[in-house]
Amino acid sequence: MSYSGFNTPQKEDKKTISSRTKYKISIIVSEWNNQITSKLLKGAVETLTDQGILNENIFITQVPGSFELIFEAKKKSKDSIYHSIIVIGCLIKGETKHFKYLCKSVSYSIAKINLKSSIPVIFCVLMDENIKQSIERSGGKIGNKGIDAAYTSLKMMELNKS
Ligand code: DLZ
Repeated sequence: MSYSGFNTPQKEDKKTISSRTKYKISIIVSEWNNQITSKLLKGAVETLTDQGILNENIFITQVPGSFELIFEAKKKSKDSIYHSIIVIGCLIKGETKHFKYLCKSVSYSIAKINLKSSIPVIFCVLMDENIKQSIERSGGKIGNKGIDAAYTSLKMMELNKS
């Protein structure tokens, strides 16, 4: 799977990879637009395990929609066992006004949790005009934002320990 982020990660040495076996990561994933969020989740999990995170140290929680990511991220950020949290969701514009309010409240609230939390909360919530854009960002021609989120999580955990 391709990485679409700002900075192509370097090939890590064995020592760096094995130093990551201690990290525990919570991934919270929304069931709304599951055909997209499941691909983001797959990209994130595969990247984390490729990069040295143990399968048993990845804790996945499903929530109904992106709005519920807020509550669960707040809870998990107070739980001292995790070193980072990744929230995964997909908001698609559609016909309702919900989109605008959901986008604002989810991004604002996750940012607010980051201000208080001692561990990083990584934002992997697509906010798209239509399903075509979401497909492109979840394993299509724009890459897979779940992969980007996994690399961001690794980087932030490593920054946080120093
Ligand atoms: C209600 C709603 C709508 C219209 N659209 C989406 C969406 O595109 N993506 C998503 O993750 N969730 C959506 N939801 C559900 C809300 O996130 C939430 O689950 C409900 O408002 C219940 O709190």
